[in-house]
Amino acid sequence: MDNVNVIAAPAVDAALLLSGRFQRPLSFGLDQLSRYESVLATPFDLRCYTTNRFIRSVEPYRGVRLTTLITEAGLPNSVPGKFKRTVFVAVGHDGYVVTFSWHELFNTPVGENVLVAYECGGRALTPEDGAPILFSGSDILPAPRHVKRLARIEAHVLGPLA
Ligand SMILES: Nc1nc2c(c(=O)[nH]1)N[C@H]1C(S)=C(S)[C@@H](COP(=O)(O)O)O[C@H]1N2
Ligand SMILES: [Mo]
Repeated sequence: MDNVNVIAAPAVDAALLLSGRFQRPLSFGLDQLSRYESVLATPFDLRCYTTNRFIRSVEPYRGVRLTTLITEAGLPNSVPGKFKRTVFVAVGHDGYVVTFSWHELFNTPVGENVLVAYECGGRALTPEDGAPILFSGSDILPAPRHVKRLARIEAHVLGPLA
């Protein structure tokens, strides 16, 4: 039991893991994220889905598209067409979970605005600010898929229930 605190501490500060059914599981630090092609988001109002509560206005985020990171890690390819059954589960350091489907990210305009952000209003975001922040800029109510302290993207390949 002596190790409990050590195990519970964040493993590497602000490191993002891509794990599960990727061809190459990868890990990215904040500095590594900024080496990819970046996208500047449109400012938006953060509003909760459950309560419709206005949280705050958000200045333009800069980040890398989630599809760019997923492509880097490689979609599952063991069976032809299998990648289209992939669901991506994004997990925050606190265990908060949201989902994205392959179709949504790669085959609808929604995916173009799903970013892993490391800058806001021209200023670098620190882990204390919540970096890296995953958000889906096309969502009607953006707060639920605005994940602070993103820790992991898991790839799951779904099939029909047996
Ligand atoms: N990591 C993490 N991100 C999260 C959540 C959470 O519980 N954990 N809750 C989401 C929801 S439902 C809301 S309404 C907003 C709340 O934002 P706030 O904590 O800045 O008020 O964060 C979103 N992002
Ligand atoms: Mo919420």
